[in-house]
This record gives sequence, C-alpha cells and structure tokens, in this order.
Amino acid sequence: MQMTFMAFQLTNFQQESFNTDGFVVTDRLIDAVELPKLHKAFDDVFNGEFETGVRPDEVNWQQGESDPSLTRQICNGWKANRDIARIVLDQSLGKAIAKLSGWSGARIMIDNVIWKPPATKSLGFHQDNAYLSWFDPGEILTCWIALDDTTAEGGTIEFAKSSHRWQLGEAEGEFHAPADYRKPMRKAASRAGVNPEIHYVEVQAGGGSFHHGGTWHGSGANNGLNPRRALVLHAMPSDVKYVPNNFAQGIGPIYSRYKRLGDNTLDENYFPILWREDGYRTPQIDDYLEG
Ligand SMILES: O=C(O)CCC(=O)C(=O)O
Repeated sequence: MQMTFMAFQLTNFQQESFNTDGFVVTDRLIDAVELPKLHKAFDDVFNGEFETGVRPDEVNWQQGESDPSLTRQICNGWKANRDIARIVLDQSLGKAIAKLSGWSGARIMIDNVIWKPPATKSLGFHQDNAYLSWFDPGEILTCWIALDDTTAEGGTIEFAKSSHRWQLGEAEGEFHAPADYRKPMRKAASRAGVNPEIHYVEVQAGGGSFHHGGTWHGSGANNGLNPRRALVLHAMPSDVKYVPNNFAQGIGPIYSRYKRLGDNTLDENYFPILWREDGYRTPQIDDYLEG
C-alpha cells in the first residue's frame, strides 16, 4: 500500500526559482495534522526511545547526557521511528527532488532530525555536496521541513542566494556551534567575487524548502522564545554508486558500512529508492511503514 498522505506537487514557477536561486521555499510540504506525531517522535528519539529497536546512524544529542546549549541532531531517525520514516520516505517528496535536480529517480541518503530550543547555538554554513566524494555522482538535493513556525530570530535555515553557481569548496569549519557560523560562506563568496545575499526561510510549521547540494546554508542561534524543529531529507540520484577509495572522506566512514562486498551499487535496505520515473519504488518501504 502506498503511504502518501500529502502528495506534494512541484510547480513550474518553483522549478524556475530553484534553478535561479539554488533553493525554493514552499508554504506547505506536510499537513498540520502530522505535526503532533512528529513532535512526539522528536521527544522519543532524543530521549533514546527507538520505536523499531534500531539506533539511528548518528546520535549526536541525548536528553540528560548532552550539552543543553547545542542544537540537537540525530541522523537517520527513519530507521528508529516510523512517523519520521513516513515523511522522509514519501514518494511525492522523492519525485519533487528528482524533478528539481533532473535525475531519473531519487533515493534517501540520510535524514537529519534537528531541534533547536530557545537559546541554543548555531549550525555552521556548508555545502552538502562537499561531503560526498565517496559517492558517484557526489550530488545531494535536500528537502527541509519546518515543524514549528520559523523566524530569522529563531534561527531558521538560511541560504546564500545563487551560491550553487559558486565553485564547490572543501569541507571546512565546525557544523555544531562554530564561533562565526557564516565565516566559510563569506570566504567562498569572496573567492567567487560576490557580495552574498542571505535569504531566511520564514514559514509556518509544515512549510519548508528544497535546496541544491552546492547551495551554501546554515542557521543562527535561536534567540526567540519558541523551539525550532526541522526534519530534513537529503536525497541523491537513484543510480548513485560507491567510490570505495574515498571512504575516509566526508561522512563515508559512517555510511560505507552498508556497502556490499565486491559491489558498488547501494543496498536498498539502507538507501531506499523513493521514486523513479519508470514507476519503481523500493517495494519493502510500505511494509516497513506499516510496522
Ligand atoms: O536546520 C538547519 O539549520 C540546517 C540543516 C542542515 O544543514 C542539514 O540538514 O544539512
């Protein structure tokens, strides 16, 4: 059974603004009715309660153990919690991502579960594609879904406009709580001879954005009064392959553990295909979502 509940539809206008700016903001990616379940899922995974019994691939923050001044982050929450999985494995989001990027299909690379309570610190600017030299092609396209109303003051995600047209730089700087979260982006802008123009994604809960893997993005401290939670789907082309010689780079050391011996194709158990133009979607996704 297909579990699509929102069926996001991309418009031509959205495609054009994505091509020009390297991102596009949209008012509605998921229905408001989904939000309470997702807020509960966030409570659970940051409390170490993993519905499926599987620990996410990266658990960077846990209640009672971790620094409360940091933005909370977990990667691949979909393996631990089916309410998270229902969103990040959604077919219509996979289709929109493939269309925006011109790929014949899209599969999940990782999700990112991000929770920035009031008074927590920034996340450093980066280009997602700078971390992917162990994949061919090393391309990501990201869907960022706000689970709270977002504001610049509250530390929403921000983009440097048209920065996907600047050169792809080296991965540099801290992701969590850097002293100057925009510094690597400013250096890149200066190399490109550009005065960067920042766009803040200010949307109601359930809205969000898509961004190109070359687009510089990050987010400031939460200086507001409300939490800022976001669920992030990082997708890559359905026919991507491993580049084993580059496993030591970027996030390769974590995700290369899913490589099959003697085979550079990616295993659909760990990187399911969300949508392909020939109609294929990893069939086991829907069994998994039903529990
Ligand atoms: O939510 C944010 O502030 C940034 C998220 C992000 O950069 C990511 O998921 O790669």
